[in-house]
Amino acid sequence: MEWWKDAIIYQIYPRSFQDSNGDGIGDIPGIISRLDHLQELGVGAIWLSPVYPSPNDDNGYDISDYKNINPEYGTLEDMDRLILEAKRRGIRVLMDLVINHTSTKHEWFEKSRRRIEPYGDYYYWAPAKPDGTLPNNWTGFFGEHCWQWDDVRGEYYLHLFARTQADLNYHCPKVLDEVKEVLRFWLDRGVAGFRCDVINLLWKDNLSDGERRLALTGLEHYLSRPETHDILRQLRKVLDGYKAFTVGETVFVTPDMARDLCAEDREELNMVFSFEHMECDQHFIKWLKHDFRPKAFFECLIKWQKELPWNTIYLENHDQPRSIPRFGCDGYWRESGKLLATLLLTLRGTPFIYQGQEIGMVDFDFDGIDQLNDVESRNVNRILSAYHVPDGMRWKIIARSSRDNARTPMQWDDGPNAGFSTGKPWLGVNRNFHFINLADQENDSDSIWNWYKDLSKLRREREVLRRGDFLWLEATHRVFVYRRRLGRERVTVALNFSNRCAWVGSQGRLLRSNYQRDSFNGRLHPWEAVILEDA
Ligand code: TEU
Ligand code: CA
Repeated sequence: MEWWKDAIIYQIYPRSFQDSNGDGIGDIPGIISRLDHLQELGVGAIWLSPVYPSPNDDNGYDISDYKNINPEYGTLEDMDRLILEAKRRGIRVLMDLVINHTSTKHEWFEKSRRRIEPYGDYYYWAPAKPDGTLPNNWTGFFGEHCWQWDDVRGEYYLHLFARTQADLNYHCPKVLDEVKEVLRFWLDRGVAGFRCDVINLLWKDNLSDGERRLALTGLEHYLSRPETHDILRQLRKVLDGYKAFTVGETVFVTPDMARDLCAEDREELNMVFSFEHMECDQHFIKWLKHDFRPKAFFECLIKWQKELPWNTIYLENHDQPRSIPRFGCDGYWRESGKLLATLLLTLRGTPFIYQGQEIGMVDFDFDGIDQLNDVESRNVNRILSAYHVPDGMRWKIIARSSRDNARTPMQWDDGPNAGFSTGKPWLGVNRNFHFINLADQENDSDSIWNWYKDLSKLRREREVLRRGDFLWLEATHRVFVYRRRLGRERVTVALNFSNRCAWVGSQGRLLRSNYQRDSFNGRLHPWEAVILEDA
């Protein structure tokens, strides 16, 4: 029953996790070879970013066949073996369901552009406006406008993301039938559920012009429309037959929207990823970052803890820079890494650990745009160049926000390529792997890795940390103190997000601290995290 409320979920970015055959690309046999690592961490499920055939313009989020495995990653048999081997270790497998768009290399698109039935209206096709301009004024997530001309069809198609990611048209009922088939295909193979990519954008009301905005003009035509909720309820019927789990990636959701997507009685999703806490360090769009302000971050977390009965808890994923340089402090790498782990594993909700987070991996150390792969970063670079933004500033903006920050290969040991591959990795390994790698941290009882393991165990042992309610006690410009409560059990967590000592009002029996100490008198060291129990 509701295993996902007790589990920790671990996100794998397959391309960068573990290569098994020396081609420099992570793969499914590689994942299988590392399942023991995940079992040790105590994870209940893994979510794989897309492993389907794909031209990889957006690393698998541009799918060209929903019912197969990308040969770079292995075969369907490898996937079956992964599901089986994971199950033997008590780990469920979740797949990424990317159904807002397909690759333009997908057979459906190839047929749609040739008007072959029934595929003709699987996508949003539109002619130019009478004055010869684009069908509408919408702008997309990767910084461009959203329309691409297709010579074969003689019309434009809509793409909210990259040009090679054409949006599926759910006004055409056959599209939903196809998606249901896809769900059944993987559920029959033993997959436990799905992370649903940009799932709150599926339905586009109509293609009329949007209100002009700094970014994402047109958003009001497709953000969380009622028809999207209908679609989710239909998919849920298929999922329920398998007792499958879903977490929606839902951009720009408010707590109200989130409740409508995952309230139990609405039978849509089980939970959603909200983004607000990840936007606390930006002005309007992710490319305009300001300094991290802990107070706004705490207040945002408190708001979501209060507003939703159940949240996803995450600080990293494959689209975000790493959390230590962002919310913590490089100078207190170990302490702040453990503090962030404490936050992640003691809030109320399902924690998601992103690969490498458990050893405190940090942002890339690349020198220039040529070393990047991210389609979003490359688009932004093009756009900023067109506006004559000088090289240095352009690189600064991109380096701070690039999704490749989180996509460098996993640092397993201090051997060649950090143990990720015997060949040349598809994306550069961070040179800091000599200092930040799993093998070293396994031998160091004081490491970030051992802290994750320990807290994961504590969370399994103490129901109050999983199911207890949440009450905030202090949220200042640097200190966050909250309590979890279940029956008569009370656990208090106090976190110091600063380089200076801080006093907090809470006391109790010390369960854990990321410093060496036997008791706690209310004074926190820099970046100290303590967990207290009512004496
Ligand atoms: O991300 C959706 C999304 O909105 C993100 O693009 C986010 O706003 C952006 O990455 C911030 O830089 C999902 C996937 O997680 C992402 O990897 C895909 O590129 C995208 O959908 C398209 O499928
Ligand atoms: Ca490989």
